Amino acid sequence: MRTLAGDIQSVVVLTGAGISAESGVPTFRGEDGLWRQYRAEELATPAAFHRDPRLVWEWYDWRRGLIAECMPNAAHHALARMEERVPDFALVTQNVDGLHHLAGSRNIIELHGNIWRMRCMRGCRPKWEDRTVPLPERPPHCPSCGALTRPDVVWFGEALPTEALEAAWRASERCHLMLIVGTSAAVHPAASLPLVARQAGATIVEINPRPTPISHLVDEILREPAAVALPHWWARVVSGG
Ligand code: BV8
Ligand code: ZN
Repeated sequence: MRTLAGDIQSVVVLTGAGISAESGVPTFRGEDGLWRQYRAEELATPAAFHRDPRLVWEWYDWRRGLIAECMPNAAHHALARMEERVPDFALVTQNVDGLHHLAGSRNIIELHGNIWRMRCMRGCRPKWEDRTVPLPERPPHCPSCGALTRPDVVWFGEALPTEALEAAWRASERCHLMLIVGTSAAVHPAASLPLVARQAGATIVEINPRPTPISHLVDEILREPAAVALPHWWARVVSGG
């Protein structure tokens, strides 16, 4: 595989819940990911929120409480170091946990929003950050107008933020290398980005202990946990290995 020497100036890293697994954040579709008897696809939807905002907020409040105790792991930190060495680096994440930001990554494209950001259902004010755990009331209400507040995340059936998706698409079209770390590649349109990179001739590396529907597309597979594989892979590349 080509190294990050001169010929690889542009890198995209696509991350999913698996990169945060070793930080203690449950994944969505693994055995540890289920919350009570619900699946993410049943709760992370506008219909579920309309039907029972309290239940959906119970889920988010529980996740926020969990994530608040979690720290970035060696994989998050390896990506922050990589960004300093690569001239054109984009970190495209499906995660909403904010751990990449905590690890010091800067050019982060959040495809599915952020669990620490809130927005008023009436849109009466700009989105705001709220790290209160646990929430004083569920569901929370807008401090300005009293309307229901929702987490600023993308639910199933909702369009991804246009700017974020376009930036991720453009970065995937121009990259020489794409790392896919800890995603089941089950959710679209995020799962289409590796195809875009491959069609543009990029080298694709998958870091995931388990096979995924895009494993057959990649040039190199590291079947290990991200916190082990990523720092080792990056050290090998930096040493010219
Ligand atoms: C849209 C935010 C259109 C909220 C999330 C049929 C075919 C194709 C698409 C569809 C379809 N039917 C419906 C759709 C569309 C749908 C979709 O893709 N559904 C899937 C389930 C089939 N997509 C949408 O609805 C999207 N919107 O299409 O809109 C549109 C256009 C215009 C106008 C209106 C509408 C919106 C999708 C976003 C949904 N929001 N989350 C929240 O978090 O609460 S999705 C959720 O899944 C998370 O964001 C998560 O990031 C994402 C993907 O999951 P993963 O991150 O991959 O996590 P998962 O648990 O699945 O896998 C973990 C992986 O890690 C595993 O592979 C495991 O092996 C690995 N792992 C475990 N431990 C480790 C590890 N790896 C490394 N190291 C370890 N230690
Ligand atoms: Zn409001």
